[in-house]
Amino acid sequence: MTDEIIKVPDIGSDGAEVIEVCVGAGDQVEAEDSLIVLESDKATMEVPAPRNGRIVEVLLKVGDKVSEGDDLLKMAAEDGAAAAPAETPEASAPAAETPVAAPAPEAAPAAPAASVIKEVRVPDIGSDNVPVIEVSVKPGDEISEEDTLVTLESDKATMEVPSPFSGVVTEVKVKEGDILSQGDLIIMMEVAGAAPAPQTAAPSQAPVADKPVAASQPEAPAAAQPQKAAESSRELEQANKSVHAGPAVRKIAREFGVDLSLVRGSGPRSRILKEDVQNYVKAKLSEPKSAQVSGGLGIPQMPAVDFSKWGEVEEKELTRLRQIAAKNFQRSWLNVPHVTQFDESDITELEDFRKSQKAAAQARGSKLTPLPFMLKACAYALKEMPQFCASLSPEVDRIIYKKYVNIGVAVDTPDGLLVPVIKDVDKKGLWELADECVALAEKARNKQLKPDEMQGGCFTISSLGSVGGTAFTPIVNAPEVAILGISKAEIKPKWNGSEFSPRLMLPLSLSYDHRAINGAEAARFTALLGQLLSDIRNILL
Ligand code: CAO
Repeated sequence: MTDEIIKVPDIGSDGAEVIEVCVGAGDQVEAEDSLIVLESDKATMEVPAPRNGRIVEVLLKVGDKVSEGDDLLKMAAEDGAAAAPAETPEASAPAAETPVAAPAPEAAPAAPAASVIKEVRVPDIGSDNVPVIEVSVKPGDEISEEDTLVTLESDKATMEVPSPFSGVVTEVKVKEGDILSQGDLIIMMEVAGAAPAPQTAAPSQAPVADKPVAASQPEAPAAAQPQKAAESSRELEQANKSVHAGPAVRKIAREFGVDLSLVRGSGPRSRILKEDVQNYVKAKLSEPKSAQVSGGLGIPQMPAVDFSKWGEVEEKELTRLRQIAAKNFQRSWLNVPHVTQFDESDITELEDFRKSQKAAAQARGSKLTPLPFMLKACAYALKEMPQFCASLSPEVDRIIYKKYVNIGVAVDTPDGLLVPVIKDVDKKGLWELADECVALAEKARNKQLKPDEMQGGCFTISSLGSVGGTAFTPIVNAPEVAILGISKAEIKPKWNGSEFSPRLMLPLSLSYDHRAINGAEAARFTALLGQLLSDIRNILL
């Protein structure tokens, strides 16, 4: 019976790299079990076994570039008995082919014996002179078979070298930064009840490995079935492909359904370690239910693009503030159905009054911009229309009306946007609000805001009036339900019934959460603001 050569199927792209070999010579696989994982610039694909059978020889290794039709592996016929192991190179001279790294073959069961000291050496890792980037064990550690001993990183792949035995580490022969090649000694370990073995086995004499390790190591123990190429795991693998993590970590991530791109790596060069995945899962499990209600939309990640292909680039880390703001914006944008109502308000008289008070403001050491007037008008409107001074419950089955009127003001700072909150705006006079605006904006720009000065908001004003623009669509500062954007006031010709007259018009852009507020309410809100601002005496009513 001749062995069948399994070839790389149509992978939908010109070429792909082998990033994982899930099987080794001697493995028994079932149809659809993953054989290898390929990664092209567009996708990560698992190549499933076409049928049940025994792997005779793997013809590819991690890092190989493949295309459709390339030889992948040799598979014995399904009735397997015909393809005698002795016919395969592995079976005939396994010790010479594959050093340490896996338990002694079960075909040669050893008589129970007292514990023995065994060497573990670097297996065939597909390349020589590979640096150690992490040593995961120390003398005295009790480890299990398949536990990671060291992690090696070549220019092609990150590889974890697992322990071929369970036992106690007696000596560690390598350290971070060492350069290793096949056959180099990694650790000595005491293995209980193992068959006596040479104490210093060279690679070729080392205990037989039935499969290569490193990045190509199947992540499940030999006894376990190779993992099924389920659709969801494929999607997850795709999301996980660009992260810096070894196979064992990827395995855990797959088992727990963790998208590794969301996990912060604490290892060297931000590599994701097992503990990082464990901590991520712990953190997710301890998240309050409400925080989970709005997540999990399955939104695809943005692809990583190498912009340097088209010209010079410079990469800079975003400030912490910008990172936090980015998350908040995205969370709000994804959870809140936004609508923006545009309007404009005639502030001609208001501006005359404001200008008449400028000197008085200066004398007070303050500054009277249109903002305090906006705050006052908004506070009035929020009391008139309490649905704008409210929040929805995370389950979106209740609305919580706030009986206080705290308004946030977006402040542009060199590090990013901050939103200090002015408390009880409805109870404060214009001068008090003007002073507070100046003080809070100053504190924001000097990074002196205290957490409680940025909390408790009911509504937000984002004023770009001093910068320019005719309108914009601000993002609701969820869980608030509305935000007022203000653009630059401009003199426009307005028809007064008999003629055009020049009026100073202030553009208003009210974005709102359409789950809490309907369009007519939003139009009434901006109309009310317009009315209040066109004659500020209305605020006194
Ligand atoms: N139309 C015309 N002129 C305006 C105006 C408007 N809507 N709003 C302010 N101005 C004028 C002010 O009157 C002032 O001129 P004078 O000194 O002649 O009176 C000048 O613009 C500068 O105002 P300011 O910026 O110092 O003060 P402010 O009260 O208008 O704004 C603050 C304060 C903190 C809101 C503002 O500095 C700021 O940071 N804005 C950016 C907010 C932002 O980035 N929002 C976008 C967030 S993304 O949704």
